[in-house]
Amino acid sequence: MITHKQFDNGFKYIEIENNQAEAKIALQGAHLFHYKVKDKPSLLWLSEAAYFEEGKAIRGGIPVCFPWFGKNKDNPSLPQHGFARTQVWTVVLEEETGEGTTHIRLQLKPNAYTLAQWAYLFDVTLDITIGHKLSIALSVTNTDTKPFEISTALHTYFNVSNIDNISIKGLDNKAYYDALEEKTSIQHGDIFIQEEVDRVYSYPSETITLFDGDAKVNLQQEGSNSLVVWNPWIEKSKQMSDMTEDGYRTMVCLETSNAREDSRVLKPNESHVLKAVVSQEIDTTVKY
Ligand code: TA6
Repeated sequence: MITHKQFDNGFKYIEIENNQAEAKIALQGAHLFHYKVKDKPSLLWLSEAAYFEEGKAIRGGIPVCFPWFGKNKDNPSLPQHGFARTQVWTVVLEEETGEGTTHIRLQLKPNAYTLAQWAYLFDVTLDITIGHKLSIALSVTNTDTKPFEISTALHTYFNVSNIDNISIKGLDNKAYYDALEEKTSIQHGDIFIQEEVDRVYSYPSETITLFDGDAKVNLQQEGSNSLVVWNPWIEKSKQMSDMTEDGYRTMVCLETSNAREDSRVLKPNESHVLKAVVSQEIDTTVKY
């Protein structure tokens, strides 16, 4: 079932429920902010202090970073992570598929606001498929007459029982840019989060696995040779008005991206798809 709803302040979202899972997608940012497979814990973390207000990115779920990831290289005063996550997208397709899943396609086209920040013509769609697995794909097409460069991310916030319990596998021996140290290092072994972490890993393994006690979350990426790992930890959490002080303890971001050296140049009429597929293996005896 697909229902169009809105909060009291008029903030619009789509509610999805099928036999496999449930989800909520805000029209602003095409922002998936809730996804839960039946009989499993919610996969996506959502801040208790998240804004659901026009022009403010939702803290949690899967923000879409486009047409740049991080700060804009040419004009750092522009909004971090680009304009896609604060623009209202249009629903162009809603379907209950034959496999019992629900597929929604949303589209963003240029407007005066986007052209003022980034003077290119583009067609961007986000395809979200809700079922036992979550599939999310960002498709960018250059509809201009000149090439453009994009850096993007599906900035996924994963729910964890406790940050002390988790480990991340699939990045061993991978090089990463440490945004805090502003230098490149090599990952040795699994990742454990015991401080602020803000890293862009290059050429991650095809499957990244998040272990949380007896729970496992598998992240598979297509169209991406970079993965961002982020946790704000204590001090950064205090600096964010849409993050509770202990919010960092129950989240970690694993972001399928085309970030830094993995940015992409699209010629006119060229397209690129950035895709993430997430599945959960849960031992149902684990209590959340
Ligand atoms: O993906 C990591 C990161 O770039 C961090 O540096 C931090 O800024 C995070 O994104 C959240 O960014 P936001 O603009 O959503 O507060």
